[in-house]
Order: sequence, then structure tokens, then C-alpha cells
Amino acid sequence: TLHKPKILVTRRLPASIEARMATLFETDVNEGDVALTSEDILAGLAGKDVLVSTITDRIDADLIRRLPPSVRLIAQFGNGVDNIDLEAAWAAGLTVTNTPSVLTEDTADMATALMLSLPRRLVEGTQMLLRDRQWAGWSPTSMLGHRLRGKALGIVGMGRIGTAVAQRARAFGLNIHYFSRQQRPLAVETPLGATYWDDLDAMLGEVDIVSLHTPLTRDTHHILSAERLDRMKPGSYVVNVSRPELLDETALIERLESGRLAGAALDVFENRPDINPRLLALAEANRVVLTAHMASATLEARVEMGEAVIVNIRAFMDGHQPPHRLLPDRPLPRTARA
Ligand code: 8YV
Repeated sequence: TLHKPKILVTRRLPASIEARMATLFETDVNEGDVALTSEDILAGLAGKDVLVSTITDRIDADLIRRLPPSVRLIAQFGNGVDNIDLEAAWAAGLTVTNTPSVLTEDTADMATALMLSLPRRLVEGTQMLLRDRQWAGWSPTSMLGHRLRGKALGIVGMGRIGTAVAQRARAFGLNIHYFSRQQRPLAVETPLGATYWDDLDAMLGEVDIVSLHTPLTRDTHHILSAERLDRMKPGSYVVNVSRPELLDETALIERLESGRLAGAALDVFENRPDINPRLLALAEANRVVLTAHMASATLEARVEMGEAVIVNIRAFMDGHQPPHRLLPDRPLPRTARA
């Protein structure tokens, strides 16, 4: 009879998922609160079949070269896989899977909430009540923000999440523009009335809010560079629930500090978990809204992500094609970290 697959899980997962894994697999979970080092991952993988990784594990070419030969599958718990050197993994004959789709709607909800948060001063309003306690009450001119309806939203990356953001933005009355590797089919285009741009620089000059929804690859690293931030309309906003490296964070901070850009709502940060103090100062001044990498953080999404990991492992170990196998031609052309 087949042995139960032996798996290393690098981070705690929802209890129901850990329980299910424990019945299906010989499961070894890192119970600590922090990510494992590469050495810990390698030590933990001795005799294992599968590595269940997350975005906080750096699976680079060196680690892949040193993997025990028993490891054949890297099953990422998450959609983005920029922490994995995919080319090195494929070259080593490994199968890599992720958990797309199940987090699409929740991530789009968060992007939309962040989009609303700055112009409508959501966080600022709460902070004011907490600080003032003795609130003077309503007045015709207090806490005025700006209307979303009629403004232009520029979506960078019209994949699953970008499309779900466009659907929500449509309901807010935003005019939708997008830049994408390819123009989406009319089925997506027509009901959303979205305008496709093949030139990102040109789109940036036309929109009031830019929201990033593209995977991090070598091509998209700092896709919102200092030069591109300067092409944005004065007084516009940036939203990022994707990957911090998609934008030049220092350049963004400078343009917020100078007042060139009106604001930014960010769920992800360079140098995490040590957030740039200048960004924190901007948050205190209510020029930015910061959330703690929470865009897919619903219990429902995390359970479904765990279920997808289980299905991928089961299929692979039974000799089938895992449903969410990443292949060189889709959906990522290459990894970000060379
Ligand atoms: C998770 C995410 O926080 O899936 C992604 O790309 O950023 C989030 O869903 C993370 O990936 C968990 O590994």
C-alpha cells in the first residue's frame, strides 16, 4: 500500500485545515509565529514528499538545489508565487502549485474598501472621534472628502482580481481603465465598459486612482516607478493590495510628502514587517491608509486556500495533474527573484 504523503507545512493554517491534513498526510507543521529560515526548511524536509509553502518562505535557487530528492512538489498556500524561483523549481523537475480563484473576491473587496477609505476619510473619521471624545458634532463643512462617482480608476493587471475590482468599481460609478498584458475579451470589456490601454504611461496621465493587480515578475518589478508616479495626475491616489515591489515605495513616499499625490492605501510594504517610519508618519497625518497584508484574510478564503492545497497534494501524489499546477507558459512568464 502507498504510504501517507509526508508534508512539511511552514506556517500555521486554519485549524480545520490542519486537522484534515493530519488525517490525510503525515504532517509536520511549524508551530512558531515566524517564518522558518532556509536551513530550518531544509532540515524539516528530510524524508518529506511535499513542501507546503507560503509567501513568507524564500524558495530560491540555492534552497531548491539543496532540497532532499524525496521532495517533488511545492504546494504554495497563496495566489502569488513570487517567493519561489519557478524557473529553478521547474529546471529541477519539481511541480509547483498555488491556490488561485478562492481569494479573488475577498481581495477585490479589500482593494475597493481601500479605494474608498482615503477620499471618504474613513480611518480619519474614526481617529477623530477616538481622539476628541468631545466631538463638536455635525456641521455642513466638517469632514468633507471627495466623490468617487465619475472619477477614473486605472487598473494595472486585468486578471481575476483586477476584473473583480472592476466589477465593484463599476457599481461605484467609476470610469474604468486598464493596462494589461493583453486586451481582455469583449465579454469582460462590454459589461464593464472598461477602456484598454496598451501604454501604461498614457493611462496614468488620465486616471484619478491607480490600483495594482498584476503578479510580481521581473517585468513588473517597480512597474510604478518614480518616472511613472510623475506621470500620474497631481492629486491622484495609489492603491496596492498586491505586492510591495510593484511600486517604488521611496518614490511614492516622496510624492506624498511633497503633496504631488493625494494619498495611498497600502496593504503591503517593502521591508516588511518593519514599515518605513515616513509611511507611518503619513498615516498619522491621514495621507495614507495602511493595512497589515489582509486583503485575502478572511477565514473563508484561508480555509478554501487550505482545501486547494490539499486537493493539489492529493492529485499529485495519486499521479494526476494537480488542478492548480503552475506551468512555464501560464500564468507567470518568469519569476521575479533571479
Ligand atoms: C496571502 C497573498 O497573504 O495569495 C497571495 O498572494 O498575498 C495572500 O493571499 C499569502 O499569499 C499567504 O501565503
